This record gives sequence, structure tokens and C-alpha cells, in this order.
Amino acid sequence: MFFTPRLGWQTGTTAERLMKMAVERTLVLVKPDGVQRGLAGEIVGRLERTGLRIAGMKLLQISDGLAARHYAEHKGKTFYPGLVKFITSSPVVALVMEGPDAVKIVRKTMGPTRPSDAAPGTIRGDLGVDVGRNL
Ligand code: FUP
Repeated sequence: MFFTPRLGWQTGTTAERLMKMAVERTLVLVKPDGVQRGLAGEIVGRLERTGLRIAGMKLLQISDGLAARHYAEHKGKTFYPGLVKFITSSPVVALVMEGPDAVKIVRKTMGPTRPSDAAPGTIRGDLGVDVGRNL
């Protein structure tokens, strides 16, 4: 027997297949634009409806130090200073989503970084304004 919120209780070969899948955890940040626009609940709801589990969630004011660590891969890029200024400008909702294939499922639900590339039905396709305000 194997349980997932997405599929419920499964038995037999389906359960065996699910048990072999890696249960992943992935960090999601609803950034200041999402929180200020009152869309945190909408965004968390869409992620929750995928069937993944909310393993943790809190409202958090990101410090300069934490922003630098989180976005270390972007240091030196033109948009980096603006990104750090923006992410530290007001509280974010930080959550951890958990379940089989969580990384892929969250990425598909959010859509690509640029809202103009994101399909309707994705969070960024429906709600994102531009790459610097992509919720
Ligand atoms: P994502 O994981 O989709 O949030 O994307 P990245 O980690 O690649 O980018 C982090 C943030 O950098 C994005 F949410 C927005 C910002 N960004 C820009 O402002 N300009 C760019 O060209 C790329 C990213």
C-alpha cells in the first residue's frame, strides 16, 4: 500500500512504482509582488491542489545575507542588485512542497521564469507581470 494526496491509496504494481519514486522536497518563495498583490493564498492553493504536501510554510522577511546566499548563482549578473533589493523589500511566503516528483510538478505549476513564456493555466502565465515581478 502506498498513499499520496494526489492519487490516494494505491496497491499492487501502482504502489510498487510509486514507492520507487523519490519523494522530493522543494523550496517555493511567493515573492513580495505576490504577497503585496494579495495572491499568496491563490498561489499556495494552486500548489496545494497538485496533491503535493505543504511540509512547511512561513511568512519571512529576507535579510540581505540570506538573499545573497539564496541567489548566489546570479551574483555578477545585471539583474542581481535589483533582485536582492526586491526580495528584501517586504515579506515573502516561504514554503516547502513535498511528494514524488515535487521539483518537476512545482516547476510545471509555476511556469517558466518569464511570464511572457509561461502558458495560460500556470501561475506565472496567469498572474505574472514580467520577469522582475513574476510572483
Ligand atoms: P526561478 O527559479 O524561475 O524563480 O528563476 P531564477 O532562479 O532563474 O531567477 C530568480 C529570479 O531572478 C527570478 F524570479 C526573477 C529574476 N530574474 C530577473 O529579474 N531577470 C532575469 O533575466 C532572470 C531572472
